[in-house]
Amino acid sequence: LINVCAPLRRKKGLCLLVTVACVLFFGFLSRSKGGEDKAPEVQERQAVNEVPQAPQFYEQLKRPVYEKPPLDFHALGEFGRAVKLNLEGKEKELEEESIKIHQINTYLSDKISLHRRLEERWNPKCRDVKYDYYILPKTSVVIAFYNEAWSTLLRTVHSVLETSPDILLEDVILVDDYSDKDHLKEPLEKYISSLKKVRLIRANKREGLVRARLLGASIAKGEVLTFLDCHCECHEGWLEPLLERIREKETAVICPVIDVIDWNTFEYLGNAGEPQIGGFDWRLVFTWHRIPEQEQQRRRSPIDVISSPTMAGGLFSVSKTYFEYLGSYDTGMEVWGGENLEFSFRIWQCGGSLEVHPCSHVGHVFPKQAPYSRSKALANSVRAAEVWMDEYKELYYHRNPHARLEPYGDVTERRQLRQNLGCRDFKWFLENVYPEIHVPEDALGQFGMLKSKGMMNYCFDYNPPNENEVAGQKIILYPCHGMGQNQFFEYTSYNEIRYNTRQPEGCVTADAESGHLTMYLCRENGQKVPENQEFIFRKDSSLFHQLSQKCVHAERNTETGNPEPVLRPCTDTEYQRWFFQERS
Ligand code: LR7
Ligand code: MN
Repeated sequence: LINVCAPLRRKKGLCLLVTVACVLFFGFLSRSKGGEDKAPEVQERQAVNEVPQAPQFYEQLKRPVYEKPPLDFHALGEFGRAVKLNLEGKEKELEEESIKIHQINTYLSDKISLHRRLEERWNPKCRDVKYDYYILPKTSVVIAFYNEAWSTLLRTVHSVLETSPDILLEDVILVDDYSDKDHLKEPLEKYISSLKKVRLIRANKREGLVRARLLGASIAKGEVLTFLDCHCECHEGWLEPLLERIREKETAVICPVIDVIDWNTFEYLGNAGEPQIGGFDWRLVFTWHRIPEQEQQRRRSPIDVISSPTMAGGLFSVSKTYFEYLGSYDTGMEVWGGENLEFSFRIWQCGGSLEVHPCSHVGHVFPKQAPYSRSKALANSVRAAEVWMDEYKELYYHRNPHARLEPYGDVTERRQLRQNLGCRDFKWFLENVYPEIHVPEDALGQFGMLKSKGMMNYCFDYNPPNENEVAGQKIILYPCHGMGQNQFFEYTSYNEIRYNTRQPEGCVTADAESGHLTMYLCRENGQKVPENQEFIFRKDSSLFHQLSQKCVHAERNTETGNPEPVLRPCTDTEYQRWFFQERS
């Protein structure tokens, strides 16, 4: 199913038909924009397609641009094993220094082979899929980098060259986004000059990842563009599924499964289980999710593509023609952030699809923390919201009051693009592509800071255990700051108090025994509200918890002295009166 053309000789006619239809369709699309005619390409493909693909040549067709050097099983980090150096003295200093600079242990990375192998991480079924190498489109791999360390950058390059079939890889385009590190000047040029298919292009000023990638795309010769971050490692067989899917459906934008490479040990942490898909929360932060029930039912095999509402941003393949048709990227976006959600919304709303392919695995080093300033992310997100989210942008602004004040430049052209392409609205996207997300009601006076009347200027405040997990901690009262985030709550018509700056969302939950309020996951859309999450906001401003027949009361913890909301018998006191305020 993944591979209509696998049993080539039987279905060759169908394959050609699909290919021709696709090409004609896109020829039409680009012509309607004044693009060039696609007819010659059809002929070229037919010609190549006549070459017989005998089974004995199959292994040769798969051959990468370079073979990996002979295996040294005991080499550090081989097969993605964790490396622990236990350094002392001067060496320890150098290691720490490297972490300070790159937020990645590059001292250790330098000691691992640039050609290391990885253990298989795909579903074993992926190994059995046969591809028709003659009719898969070729790709240019575009890798933008800014001040990247030597070994992480070059391991990415070698990994691409050693896992991508020569016949499918047009070129690897490195884009230097105005780095100022010496090792990225002549030494890099010299190093790559001996490598087949690798090109380097430099920006004349710091462009940010959006324009840097576009610079790379502008000189790409491949039919498909494949973007990678500059600290990745690809698995054998990562490329074919991406290209096969685009051959099958040219309007599919397709991501590999992104596995984690530990920034400190370079351990490869991926697994062969079901991959996660992308979502977002109402602060417009990208989030990971389990595959929803409905999508699992639609898929007929564990190696079928998975629809994903959004992408992480760095790793994906897209038909070059389709990318241009869709308006490539918003060039008004600077440095880092926002472009991934903007592109995701645009893909879906303008008729494409965004998918993850479970047979394509690529590792990515997630740094300890951001190695450079990402302050432009806010303006970038506002651009995305202003162009694609219609009235739903208010939900974002409610949760990021300062975003409203952020200068975001001019988006007229991007709105025009949306018009020209006749894209659907955000409501359609939410209902059809991301029905799992809770869409806040944000009814007047029912969201924002949840303030105590008795304890003046103290608000409900919640500090989640970490960025990816909402549940488990106690809710406290903290001086109101009016910045949204940890003090943003929404009271729903289902009597829930939702902490919904995140996905999946937390709901204020009563622990009847201790009387504390803690945070647990909210019900899924369509399910009933659990009774311990039901609070009735009464006319007298009290928050009544029906199950325990008690009221939420503001008081200081007898042990710590810190203010917190607790359940107490209802009485007529200011300490049991609460109200929402949008801003301070
Ligand atoms: O000014 C810049 N110029 C650049 O060329 C800033 C960055 N870059 C390069 C950089 O060197 C890297 O190759 O752009 C690439 C992405 O930057 P990272 O690696 O610092 O970003 P990230 O991995 O933390 O961020 C994720 O979100 C970004 C939002 O703008 C981009 O979409 C990244 O590509 C994306 N990375 C991934 O999707 C990998 C998986 C991470 C997750 C989740
Ligand atoms: Mn990255």
